[in-house]
Amino acid sequence: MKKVSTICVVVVLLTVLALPIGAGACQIRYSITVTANDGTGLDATRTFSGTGQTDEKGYFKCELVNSEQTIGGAAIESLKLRINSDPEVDIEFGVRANSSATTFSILSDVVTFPPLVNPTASASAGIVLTDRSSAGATITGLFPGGKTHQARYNGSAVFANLLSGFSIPGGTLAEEEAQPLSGSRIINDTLTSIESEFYFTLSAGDSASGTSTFEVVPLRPMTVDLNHDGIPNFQDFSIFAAFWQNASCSPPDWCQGSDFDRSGIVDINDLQIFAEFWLWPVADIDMDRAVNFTDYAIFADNWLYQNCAEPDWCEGTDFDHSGSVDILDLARLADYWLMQW
Ligand SMILES: [Ca+2]
Ligand SMILES: [Ca+2]
Ligand SMILES: [Ca+2]
Ligand SMILES: [Ca+2]
Repeated sequence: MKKVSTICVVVVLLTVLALPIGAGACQIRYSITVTANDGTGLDATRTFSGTGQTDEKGYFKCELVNSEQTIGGAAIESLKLRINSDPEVDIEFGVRANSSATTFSILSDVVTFPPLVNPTASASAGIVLTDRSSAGATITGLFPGGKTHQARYNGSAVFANLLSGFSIPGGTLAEEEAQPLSGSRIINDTLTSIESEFYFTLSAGDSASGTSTFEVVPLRPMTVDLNHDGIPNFQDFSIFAAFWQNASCSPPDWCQGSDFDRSGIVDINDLQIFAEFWLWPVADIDMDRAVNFTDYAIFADNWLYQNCAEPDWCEGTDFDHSGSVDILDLARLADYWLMQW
């Protein structure tokens, strides 16, 4: 009986999937503020803004500088911003110092979103340093620990200081750093905004380009549905229990997923996460304790997407972690369709 009703719901939902879904795109405006100070009083701050549409995955991408601009005697060669309200903020820049060492701040807009409780996050930054003065080149990080990049949330809370400054005798060198090294880690806080910034001093006449990514992903019931059958229950708990106190969890397996907070050990923190999502259907994508059309709208946006991966799994719609959003995921949505708890 259950089987028949599930098949009916799948057929109905599939029919709706064939209909055009509202694009959801809207006109938005984001900016990056650049400050350059070459120590001679030529201190300048300029905000580069771009207006555009979000793409079908909710990304706003904008090239804010595509031909060289001069501020404070220094050059901004390129500047790009990529933002997703899900949320994520990425910066890409290219700068050249004035004829004396120049301090740069490259600060993203603040990305705000509805409160996320204890979400997971990951951040990375990379810099390519090029000697153009023939006297070697140095980039000096001005964040704590001599780091060049900072990923922040809620205005001033630091998620990560990344990438130490470095020197080269000549030529070009690229360095990068990610936190955590792989996967993501939990922030034990309620987040409502993120932002990121590069802040460094660049030696006279030399160039630096860089990229950064800061992504926050909420923990979801699917995190603890270890056997991917759509519901976290005793079957998942037996898998979890088998790894209890295991301290050698590592990527990409993470003790068959039981190390929910990717801390390397299955402990009381993971148990708390398990308890939070106990019997919570994975199909409740927006986590409002009901499986209905708001979840379906998110699902439809991701329908037939491929390359879904940790930690986002295509906005939480690749329920079985197969890498694609397909009929098997739809079946899990249908299993719990219109359920509330
Ligand atoms: Ca399960
Ligand atoms: Ca853990
Ligand atoms: Ca829901
Ligand atoms: Ca799937």
